[in-house]
Amino acid sequence: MNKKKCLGCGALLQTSNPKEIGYIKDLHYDKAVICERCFRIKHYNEYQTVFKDNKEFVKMLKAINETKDLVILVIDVLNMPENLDFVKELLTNDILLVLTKRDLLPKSVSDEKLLAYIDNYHIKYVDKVLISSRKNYQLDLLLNKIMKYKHSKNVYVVGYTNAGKSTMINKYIYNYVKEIGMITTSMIPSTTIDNISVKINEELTLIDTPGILKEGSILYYVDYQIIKKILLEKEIKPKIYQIKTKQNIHIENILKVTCKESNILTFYVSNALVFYRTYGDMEEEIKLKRHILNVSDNSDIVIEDLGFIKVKKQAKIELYTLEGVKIFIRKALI
Ligand SMILES: Nc1nc2c(ncn2[C@@H]2O[C@H](COP(=O)(O)OP(=O)(O)OP(=O)(O)O)[C@@H](O)[C@H]2O)c(=O)[nH]1
Ligand SMILES: [Mg+2]
Repeated sequence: MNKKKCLGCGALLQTSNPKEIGYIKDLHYDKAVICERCFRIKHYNEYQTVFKDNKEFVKMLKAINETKDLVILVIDVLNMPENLDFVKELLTNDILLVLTKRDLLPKSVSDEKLLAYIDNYHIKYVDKVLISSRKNYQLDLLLNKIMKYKHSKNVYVVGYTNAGKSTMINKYIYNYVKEIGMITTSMIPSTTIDNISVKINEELTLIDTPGILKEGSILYYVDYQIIKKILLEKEIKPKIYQIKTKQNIHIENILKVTCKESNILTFYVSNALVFYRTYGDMEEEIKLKRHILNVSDNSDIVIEDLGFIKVKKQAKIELYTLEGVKIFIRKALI
């Protein structure tokens, strides 16, 4: 059988194992351009999470490093990772930093502030751009920079899973190739399975890559109904809570924050999530894991892939969330 790749996720199409990536029924193989999993994501919004081994990413990044081509590093502005160690350790390519999903944060926050913030990663880059693929914001500017900094026709698009890499490339296909982008995108992590080359013009081919796994992502620990709420793709309306003593703020049944002293907490999470307050000591939540956090003035508590909570005053905060979900503290983004 000749080898053909799924145009949606990049996996090699195969007809032997329905449980493996790239599966397509024998009778559809000749005509098929996408695998069954991509078909289901595209047409029925169904999802099937595929976990790749981190060793495969290391291999992939080493191969990109060999090429010396320009790398576009895509970062989701709402879900900035704690660090970019994988880049520091494995990539020596020139890096063009792209902060995306700008549309999710309030317009009142300045672009300059958001762009300045990524210098906290202490990563060497040739340039940086803030974009929104959803709103077609600054994509022309980014393209100009890509053309300016690229070393060859090939430019790799790299980043954590769900950052918005494939959506950005589809937008370039739509804007410049005048076709509907075929790359499968979804709110579920690990949508892209293997590299996908997309020719934008004679001088430029963008290469989409599978996202690096974020092990502590909340998306791995909640059901699809909650995932849909977490990833509601509208501008976030921050929820500000003036906390008095012994109050608890809850988000659905996935998070609880307790503050023993008065404070101001601002939640930057999807508007679709349901909040409620309770008062006083609560009986121990068995399902949720407790984190005791010593937070300084103007810091964010980041809950991986859920969003973040800005804390105004230095405090000791108790936060409960699902076991396995990563929590970290950083200097306030906004
Ligand atoms: N609001 C908003 N959502 C976006 C934007 N770009 C991507 N998304 C959404 O983010 C989610 C992930 O997008 P993908 O393009 O599949 O992300 P990816 O980086 O290719 O993910 P993997 O293939 O898993 O590595 C999807 O639900 C997209 O609709 C954007 O500019 N704004
Ligand atoms: Mg993708």
